[in-house]
Amino acid sequence: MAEQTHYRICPLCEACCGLEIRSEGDKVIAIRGAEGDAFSAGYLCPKGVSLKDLHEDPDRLRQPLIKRDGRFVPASWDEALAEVEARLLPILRAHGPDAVAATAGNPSAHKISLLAYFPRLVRALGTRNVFSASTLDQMPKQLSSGLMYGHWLSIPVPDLPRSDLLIILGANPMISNGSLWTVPDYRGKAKAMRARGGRIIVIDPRRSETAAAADEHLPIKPGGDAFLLLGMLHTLFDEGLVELKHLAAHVNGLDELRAAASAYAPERMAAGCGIAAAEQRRLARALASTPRASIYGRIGTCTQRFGTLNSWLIDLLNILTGHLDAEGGAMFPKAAAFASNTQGKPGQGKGISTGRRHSRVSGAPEVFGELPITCLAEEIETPGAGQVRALITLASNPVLSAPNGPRIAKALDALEFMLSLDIYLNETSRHADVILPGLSPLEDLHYDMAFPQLSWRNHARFSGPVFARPAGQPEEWETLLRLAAMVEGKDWRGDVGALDDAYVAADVQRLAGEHAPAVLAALQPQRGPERLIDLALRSGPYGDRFGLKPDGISLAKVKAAPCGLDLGELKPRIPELLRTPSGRIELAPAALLADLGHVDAALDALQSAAAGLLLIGRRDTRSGNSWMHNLPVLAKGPERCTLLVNPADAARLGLVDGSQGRLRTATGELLARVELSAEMMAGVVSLPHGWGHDLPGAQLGLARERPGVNLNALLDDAARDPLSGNAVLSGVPVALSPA
Ligand SMILES: Nc1nc2c(c(=O)[nH]1)N[C@H]1C(S)=C(S)[C@@H](COP(=O)(O)OP(=O)(O)OC[C@H]3O[C@@H](n4cnc5c(=O)[nH]c(N)nc54)[C@H](O)[C@@H]3O)O[C@H]1N2
Ligand SMILES: Nc1nc2c(c(=O)[nH]1)N[C@H]1C(S)=C(S)[C@@H](COP(=O)(O)OP(=O)(O)OC[C@H]3O[C@@H](n4cnc5c(=O)[nH]c(N)nc54)[C@H](O)[C@@H]3O)O[C@H]1N2
Ligand code: SF4
Ligand SMILES: [Mo]
Repeated sequence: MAEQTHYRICPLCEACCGLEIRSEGDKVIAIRGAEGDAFSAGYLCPKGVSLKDLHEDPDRLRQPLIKRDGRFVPASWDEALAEVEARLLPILRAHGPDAVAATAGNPSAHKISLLAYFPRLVRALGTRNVFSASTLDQMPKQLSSGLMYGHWLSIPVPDLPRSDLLIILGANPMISNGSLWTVPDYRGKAKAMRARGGRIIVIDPRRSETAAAADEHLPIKPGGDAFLLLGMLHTLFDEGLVELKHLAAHVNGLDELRAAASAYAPERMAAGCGIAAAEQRRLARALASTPRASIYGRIGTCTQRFGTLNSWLIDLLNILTGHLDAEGGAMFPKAAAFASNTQGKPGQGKGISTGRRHSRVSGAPEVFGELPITCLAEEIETPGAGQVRALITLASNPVLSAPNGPRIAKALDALEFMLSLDIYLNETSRHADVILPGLSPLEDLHYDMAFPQLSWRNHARFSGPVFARPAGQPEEWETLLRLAAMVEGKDWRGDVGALDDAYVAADVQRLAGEHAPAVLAALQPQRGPERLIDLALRSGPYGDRFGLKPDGISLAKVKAAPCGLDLGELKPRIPELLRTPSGRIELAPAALLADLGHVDAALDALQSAAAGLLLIGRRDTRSGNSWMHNLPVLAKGPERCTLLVNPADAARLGLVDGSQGRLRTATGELLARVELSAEMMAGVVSLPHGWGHDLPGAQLGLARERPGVNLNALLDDAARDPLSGNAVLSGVPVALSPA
C-alpha cells in the first residue's frame, strides 16, 4: 500500500502544532512536527506523537453504550439516541429546562465540532445550568478582559519575538506549551529572546522548568499574587512611573485607579506575597524602564480567590507602562475567523455583563453564559423546583478535574438520567446511562476557533481528516445537532444536513440581513463545520467578502496551503479592538474596585493564620489533564503522580524520599508518594491533577496500572473567586504526615 503524508493540526493543547503524519493504509507510520508549518515550524511534544496511540487505543470507544441493569452494552446509534429521547424528554417535559444540566470539558475548546455546536444544544435546552472547564481555568481573565476591553476573548499575549523583558507569573509554558498564549516552541522562542539580550523573570512557588530556564526566579506564596501586583501598581504611581504613551487618549478611570492604589504600599504587601518591598519596586521599575516589555500571568494567577483581580492587575501594569498594544509588549492577535473583537462596529460595543441568572443553591452569578462548575454537585443534590435531574457531559471529566470529585461522583449516581459524549468509559462517563463516542482526532477535520485569537502570530490553518471515519459513526457536530433537534421536538432522525441548513440560515440572516440568500448560495454545497469556517473566514478581517475583496481569503484558499497561511506579526489594535460602551479601556471597573475592599481582610486573615503547608498543582509533559494516561507513549517512564516536598519540610515532618505521605484537608484525605524536591518553596507541596484512575467501572486498562491519586479529592468546592466563579485550586492549606 502506498505511503501517504498528511498535514494535521494537533488538537491536544493550546500550542496547536502543525504535524506531519505518514500513513500506510489505515495505519499511522510516523508523526513528527511539520517543518513547513506556517505557524509552528516543526515543533511538537510527546503528546503530538501520542495521537497514534490514541487512534489505536483498544479502550477508546467506537460504538455507543447503553447501561442496562448496571452494565454497559454496545448499541447502535439509532438505539442509543432513541434511549436518550425516551429518558431525557420526559424529564424536560415534567420539570422544565433547568432540570437538565450540561457541562463541556477542555477538549471542547479544541474541536470545532464541539465548540460550534454545543451552543446549539444549550440553546435548545434553554437551561441555566450550563457548566464548563472555564471555571476551573481562565474565567477570571475572560471577565477582567471583558470588563476592560468589552469582549470576553480580547486577551493580550506577550509579543515575545520583539520583547526585551517578560515577567511570568503562575505559568509554566515550558511544560504546558502555553495557555491563553498559543506559542508552540516557547522554549526555542525564549532561548532566542535571551540570546539577543532579553530577560525573563518567573514568579512561582516552585522553581518550575520555565523558571529554571529563565534569568531569575522569585518564589511567591501561593495565592499571594494580588499583594505583589498591588505593590507593583502602587510603585508605578508612587514613583511617577506611569506613562500611558499611545494609550493616553483611550483610557477611562485613571484617577479612580490612582486613588485606589494608594493603599497598597509594597511594605504592607510583602507579608501577603512573601516578596520583599524592594523586590516589588524593582520589578515595577524594570517593567516601566524597559521599552519593550510585558508581564504575563496564567493559571496559577487565575485559580485563586483573587483570580479576577490578578488578571486585571496584570493588564493594568502593562497599560500603565505603555506596554499594552505596543510591539514587544502585550498585544492583541487578530484572528482570521470567529473573533468577536473583529465583528460589529470597530471601537465601540455593548461591553459585557454578568449575573443575568444565578445558581439556585449558592446564588452564584452567571458569567459568560455559565455557572461555576463547583456548583454542579449541589444543584443535583438539593431538592426543590429547578433541581438538576439529568446531565449531559461533553468531553468533560469533572470526577477527576473538579474540586471535591468524590462528591460529584456521588451526585451523578443520584441523577435520573445522564448522557456522556466522550471517547472513553472513564471516571465520569461510567456514571452515564448512555455514552455516545466521538471520533479519533485523526478521523476528524480541524480548524481552531479559539486559539488564533490568542496566538503569538496571526495565521489561518485547516486540516482535513487523515483517515475516513468508521462506517456509520457520525461526526460529533451531527450528534449534537440531532440532540438539539430532539430537544426542540423536531425530526431528529432525518437528514442532518437539513437540520444544519436551518440553523445556519438563521445565523446568516442575523449576520448578513438582506444579503443572506446570496451568502448562503455562495457557501453551497458545504455543510457542517466547513461551511461555518468558510463563512467566518470570508466575512472576517482578512476575508474575500464573498467577492468584494478578491485578494481576501476563504476556506478554499486556506485549504490550498496545507501548512497554513501566515498572516503576519501582531499589530496594534487599539482603539479598533475595543467593544466597551465608552469606546475606551476601562481601567477601574466598579466590580473590581469593590473586590479590592476584600484584599485587606485577606491580608489580616493570612497574618493570623497558623503557618501550615500550602498545596499547589503542576503539569507534566507526558500528561494532559485527566485523560491521556491510557496512551503507552505517554504512560511510560517514572511515576508522575508524586507529591513534591521541600527537603527541609520533609525532614521536619519525618518524611523520606519515596515514602507515603498522608495529605489531609477539610474536604478529604489521601496517600501520595513523596518526592523530595529543592524546586519547592519551603512550606509548599505540589501534586498534579487528573489522576486517580482506580475507580470501579472505568475502562482504562493501562491508566489503571498506575492510577495515581485525585488531587481534587482534597479541594473544597465552596472555594471560589466570587466575581468569575472560578474554583480555587492553588494555595490550599493541607496537613501532611507520614502514612
Ligand atoms: N486541581 C486542579 N484541577 C484542575 C486543574 C488544575 O490545574 N488543578 N486544571 C483545570 C483545567 S485548566 C482544566 S482545562 C480542566 C480539564 O478538565 P476537563 O474539562 O474535565 O477535561 P479533561 O480532563 O481534559 O477530560 C477530557 C474528557 O474529554 C474526553 N475526550 C477527549 N477527546 C474527546 C473528543 O474528541 N470528544 C469527546 N466527546 N470527548 C473527548 C476525555 O475522555 C475526557 O473524559 O481540569 C481542571 N482541573
Ligand atoms: N503537558 C501538559 N500540558 C498542558 C496541560 C497538561 O495537563 N499537561 N494542560 C493544559 C491546560 S488545560 C491548561 S489550562 C494549560 C495551563 O498552562 P499553564 O498556565 O502554563 O499552567 P501550569 O503548567 O499548571 O503552570 C502554572 C504554574 O503556576 C504555579 N503556581 C501555582 N500556584 C501559584 C500561585 O499562587 N501564584 C503563582 N504566581 N504561581 C502559582 C505552578 O507552580 C505552575 O508552575 O496547560 C495546558 N497544557
Ligand atoms: S505542544 Fe504537543 S500537545 Fe500541544 S499542540 Fe503541540 S504537539 Fe500537540
Ligand atoms: Mo485548562
